[in-house]
Amino acid sequence: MNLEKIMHDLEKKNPGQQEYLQAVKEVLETIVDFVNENPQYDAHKIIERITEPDRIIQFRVTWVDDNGEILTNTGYRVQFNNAIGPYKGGLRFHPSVNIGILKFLGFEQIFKNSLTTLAMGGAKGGSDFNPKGKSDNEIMRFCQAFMTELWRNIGPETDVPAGDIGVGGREIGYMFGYWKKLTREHNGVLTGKGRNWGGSLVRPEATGFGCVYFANEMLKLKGMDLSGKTIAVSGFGNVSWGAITKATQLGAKCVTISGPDGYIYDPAGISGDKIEYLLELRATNNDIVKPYADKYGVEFFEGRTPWEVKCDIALPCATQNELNENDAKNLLKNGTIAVCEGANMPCTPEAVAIFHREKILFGPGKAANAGGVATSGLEMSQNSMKLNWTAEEVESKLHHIMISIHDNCVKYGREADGYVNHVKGANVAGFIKVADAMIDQGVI
Ligand code: NDP
Ligand code: 2IT
Repeated sequence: MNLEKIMHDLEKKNPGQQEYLQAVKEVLETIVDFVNENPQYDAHKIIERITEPDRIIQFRVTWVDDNGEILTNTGYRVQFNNAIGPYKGGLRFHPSVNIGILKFLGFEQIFKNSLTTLAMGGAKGGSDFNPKGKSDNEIMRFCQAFMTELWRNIGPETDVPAGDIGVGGREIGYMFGYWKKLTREHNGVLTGKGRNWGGSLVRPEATGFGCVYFANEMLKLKGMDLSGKTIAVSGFGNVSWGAITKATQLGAKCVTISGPDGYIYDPAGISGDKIEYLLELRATNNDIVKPYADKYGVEFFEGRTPWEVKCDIALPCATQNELNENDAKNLLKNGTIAVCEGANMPCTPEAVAIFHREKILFGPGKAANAGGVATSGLEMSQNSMKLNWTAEEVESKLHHIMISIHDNCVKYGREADGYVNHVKGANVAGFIKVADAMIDQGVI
């Protein structure tokens, strides 16, 4: 495999898709040795095939706001790879959504889903729709307009979307309702459903819980655990909420959350009622964290990110490329021992290089945040069986999956000096299963 030539060709073919090229480069750089030691992958042109989505569906979404104005957005679904199972991955509603971002997320999802041990291919979709400030009725009309086009391309055995930034339980409800109206079917076409109509217990918490379980496994490599640790968390959405909940249960203290407006620093720790308040804050649709500072009398740092506070562990849980080289240096200066990605690709390549150079623990998103999609997989299983597992059963399966993902990272990521490069481990382990399935299934 000629890494330089492949990247050069991809750059030419996908101009301006920085996030996609960044995600591919990271994977290829870490699997190149493995691929070169196993010539069957080159012989079957797996790299050329796995970096090209199976198909991309793009469509117009036209809807009417509360003032009667007609608005148009773009909707997408990137069906990247279904070698090991039906396409699976979230939907993102955010003004920054474009094809490059969805291709990066869909590509990551292939490897992440492979790591979960479940049968799920990789996909991602969404729209440049901005939910901020929209009324409940506007959100509903948008979701219905979005599903009017998407429904033809998805199905419980074909492609199973779920939530991501800007898409939570409410949006899944509106989309599921419209799917049901159009198809007259009630099934597992979406995950993250309400618990009374096919949803799995623990799915809302799963991404954050899984990330914290993964961080704990990483710490065990150094003979430590989470109890008594101080944690800086970014974002204040679904993933941050789940991570803060589980970290607090395990005896750690989370001292920050952040939004696009800045971050709050709560030295006493975000626990008890304060965690539930995060849900309230999110439900206002205003996307600001400052009200937390006003309510609990703590400091708000406008326009800044949490990576300047002293913490043992950093959990970036907001969005891609939110933690850069300077932030990485700051964390190290402040004695941080582990960084574990709740979001997808929140650390820039320069930041990751610093973590690896300094040999601190670093958990990449495709491994560390795989608990969300893994629990989506468990929701699909329950839907297929027409049975519901208890919260304890689901959480125990989630916990075992996270341990198994971590074990795989160690198996393929341990370096000569004993340091575990979780990025390499996750990429190689995720790749093998998909690449071997592609070979088995012939040239398609
Ligand atoms: P939410 O929409 O619930 O929350 C995302 C939060 O991050 C929003 O508050 C958003 O605000 C904020 N945010 C965005 N950009 C920034 C920024 N630059 N600085 C600070 N905050 C910012 O999304 P989720 O919690 O679901 O998703 C968060 C991350 O986790 C994403 O990377 C997602 O892909 C990933 N993820 C989610 C999973 C899930 O199951 N939900 C599973 C695995 C990964 P704003 O909208 O104003 O930008
Ligand atoms: O990035 C992700 O893994 C998600 N947004 C969850 C996807 C899913 O299908 O549950």
